[in-house]
Amino acid sequence: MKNEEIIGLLKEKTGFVSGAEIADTLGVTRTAVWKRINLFRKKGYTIDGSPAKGYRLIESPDLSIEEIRNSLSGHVSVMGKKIIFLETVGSTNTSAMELAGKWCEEGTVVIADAQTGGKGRLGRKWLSPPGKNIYMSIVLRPEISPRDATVLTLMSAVSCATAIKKCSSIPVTIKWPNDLMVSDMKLGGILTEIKADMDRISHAVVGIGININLDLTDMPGEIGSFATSIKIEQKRGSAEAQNGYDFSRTLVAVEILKEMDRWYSILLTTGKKPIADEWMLLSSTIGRAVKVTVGDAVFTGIAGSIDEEGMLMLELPDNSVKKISSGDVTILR
Ligand code: BT5
Repeated sequence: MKNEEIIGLLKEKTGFVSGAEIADTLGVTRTAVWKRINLFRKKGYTIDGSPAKGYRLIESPDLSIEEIRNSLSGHVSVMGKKIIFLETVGSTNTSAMELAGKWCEEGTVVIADAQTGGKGRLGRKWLSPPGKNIYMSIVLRPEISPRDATVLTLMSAVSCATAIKKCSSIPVTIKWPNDLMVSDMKLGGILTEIKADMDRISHAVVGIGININLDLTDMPGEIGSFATSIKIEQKRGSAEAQNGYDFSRTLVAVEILKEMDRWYSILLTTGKKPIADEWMLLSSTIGRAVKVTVGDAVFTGIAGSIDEEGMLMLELPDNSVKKISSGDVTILR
C-alpha cells in the first residue's frame, strides 16, 4: 500500500469511511489501516476516528517539504533528489536557471510558496499568490538537441495530468502545447526554458504552475472567467467540499515528481514516441476545430495530431497541413 493512498481514499469520500471498507479497498488488514492513520496524524493530518463510524479527514498539512522528501525517498531516481524551498521568490524558473548555470544536480527542484514575478510564455505573468498553489521548477540535463526541447513540455504536461488524476477525481486534459485544463478552464501551465549550444541542451528548466486552493476571490480581473483550481473543481463535485476544505499541495507535488521521474526515464531509454502517444490520449485539442494564434498570424482548422517533436499538425480548410511549433490555441465550439 502506498502511504498516501489512504489519504486519497479519505479525500474521495464525503463522510466517515469504515476501517473495514478502507482495509478492503486497499487490500490490507485493519491494523495496517490504523497504523497508517496514526502515521498521517503524526505528519499533521487531523483525522477524526470513531469505533462505530470509522475515519474522516478533517484537515491536511498543506505544504510540507519534509513530507515531499520522505515520500520521494526510494521512489525516484532523478526528480526531487534535492529540493530547495523558498517562501517567496521572483520566479522559481529564474532561480532554477541561475542554479543550473552555476551547476546543480539534475532533478533539483525549486519550490516556492509565492512568486512575485511568476512567468508565463512570451513574457506573460503567472498569478502566484502565497499559500494557495504549486510553483515549482525542475532542472534537467537531457542529452537531446534543442529542437527536441518541446518534448520536455509534453512530458511535464503528461506527468502533471496523470498525477492530478491520481490524487483527485478531476478529469484533467492537456491543451496544446502547455495548458492543463478542466473542461475549458485553465488549471495550470508549464514553462520550459533551455540553455543550449548549437546542437545540444546544456540544461533545461521545466516550470510547473498548478492552481490548487485558489478561490475565485483570489483571481483579479478577467482571470476568473477562464481559470480554475483543484479546490474549485472539488467543490463542483462534492457536497461536503461546498464547505471548502483545502487540498494538500504536498500530495500533488509528490505525485507530479514521481510521474516526472517515470516519464523522464522513459524518454531517456525509449525516446519521444511513448510520450507523444500518451499526450495524444490526454489531449483535449486533437480532433477539435481550433483557432491558433502565432504572433500576428491566425490559423483556423482541425487539430489533427502532434508529431514526435510536439509540433501541432493543423489541417487547414484547403486540406493542406500546417506544422506549428508554438502558439496559442482557442478551441472553437
Ligand atoms: C503558462 O504560460 O501557462 C506557463 C505558466 C508557468 C508557471 C510556472 S509557476 C512555476 C514556474 N515559475 C515561473 O515563473 N513560471 C513557472 P502561458 O501559456 O503563456 O499562459 C499565461 C497566461 O495564463 C496569462 O497571460 C494569463 O492569461 C493566464 N494565467 C496567469 N496566471 C494564471 C493562473 N494562476 N491560472 C490560470 N491562468 C493564469
